[in-house]
Amino acid sequence: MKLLLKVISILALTFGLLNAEPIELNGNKNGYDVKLTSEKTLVVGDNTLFAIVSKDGKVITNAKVKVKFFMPEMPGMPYMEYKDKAKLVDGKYQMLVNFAMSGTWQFHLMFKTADGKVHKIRSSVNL
Ligand SMILES: [Cu+2]
Repeated sequence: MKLLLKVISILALTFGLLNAEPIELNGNKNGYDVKLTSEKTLVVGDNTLFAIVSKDGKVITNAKVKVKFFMPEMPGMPYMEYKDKAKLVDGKYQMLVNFAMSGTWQFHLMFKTADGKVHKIRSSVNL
């Protein structure tokens, strides 16, 4: 039991440290590389996020990018979600995301490329 508590507190500490930095998540879908970053540490409230889409090392700036963050229904809490369409700013797709509460938020990042295809990356963030 003592050991379990110790492990839990170490994990909590590790997450705490990880959370104290802007995020940087890398994904790959259908030959496209996607990097999702945040301007600052994620907080409850408004956050500015950036997505960079590239293929074969070349940044793609003519895609349409949108994002949906969501948290499944939990005891005493309804399903929550937040969506935004990105706008291109200096070669990065910029998004504003409002998190209603802390915890784990899953997200789908969708990007439509010039060939009309829609690609979806799924992951999650903690705050
Ligand atoms: Cu919740």
